[in-house]
Amino acid sequence: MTIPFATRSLAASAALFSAAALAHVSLPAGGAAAGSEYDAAFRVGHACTDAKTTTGLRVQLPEGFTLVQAQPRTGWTLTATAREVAWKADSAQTALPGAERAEFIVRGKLTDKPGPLYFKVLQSCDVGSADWAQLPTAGSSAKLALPAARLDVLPAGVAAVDVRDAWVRQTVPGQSGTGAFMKLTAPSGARLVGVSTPVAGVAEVHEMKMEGDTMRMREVAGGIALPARETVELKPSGLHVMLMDLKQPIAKGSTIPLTLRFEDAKGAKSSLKVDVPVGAPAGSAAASQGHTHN
Ligand SMILES: [Cu+2]
Repeated sequence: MTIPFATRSLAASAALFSAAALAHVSLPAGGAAAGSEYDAAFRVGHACTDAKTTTGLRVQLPEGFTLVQAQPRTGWTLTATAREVAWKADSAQTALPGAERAEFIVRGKLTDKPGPLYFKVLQSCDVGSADWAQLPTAGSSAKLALPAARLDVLPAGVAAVDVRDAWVRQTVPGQSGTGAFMKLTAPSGARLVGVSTPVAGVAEVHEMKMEGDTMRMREVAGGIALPARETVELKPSGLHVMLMDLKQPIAKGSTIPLTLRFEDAKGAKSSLKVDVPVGAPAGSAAASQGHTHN
């Protein structure tokens, strides 16, 4: 039995891998709502050390994650018990090449109790294996060589959305509006429906659109869709958060508190507070771009 997961291009999937996550078998950042049904998508981005292909993946399901269904993989044999799901390549031809990335997906019902869940994952390869099973020890922030995949189960009202590379454009004297930009990833999907900040009288979610030969911006009706596990980038000349009726200059070096409001497919509301630095990140296209937002 297959689950109707949306298919996405390899390019889109590849964009989800951050440099840090690339080294590990991991779950997407951003967490999931307590009590929700959640697609745990384990990302395999490379084979084991000195190996050419991944030939198997065995996931231990922690207490707090009740198996609903595991997604089969063409050319792989899937076995599942209440506490363990495993995929095994049927032949060398269907094994996952080291240079390719894939998601192995298990749907489960999450505990009502917020907190981290750890999934131990054994990755088997044509040569050797990697046991992603290390748990963090209390009081130590040391980087683990083979960390178990972590899922943050979030209390009601906290948005299961990962916010990265956020920044607000600084203003020049007399400027009454500016933009905020970021990369948003919702592991279970969501909509960004609103924004607020104490520094602006009005904060809206905007899009840029060509009208004739003029680029104009306007509020996005209904907010911005964040499809599950796809990164949506808010950027100058694209979707952005617009801060208007500014109550103070937006100075480089300061941070601006933003509250992002989201809704899930069932209409459940949640929010996320982020402190956003002012100024385009060094090296970004926007840093060298003359575009102002007024
Ligand atoms: Cu705008």
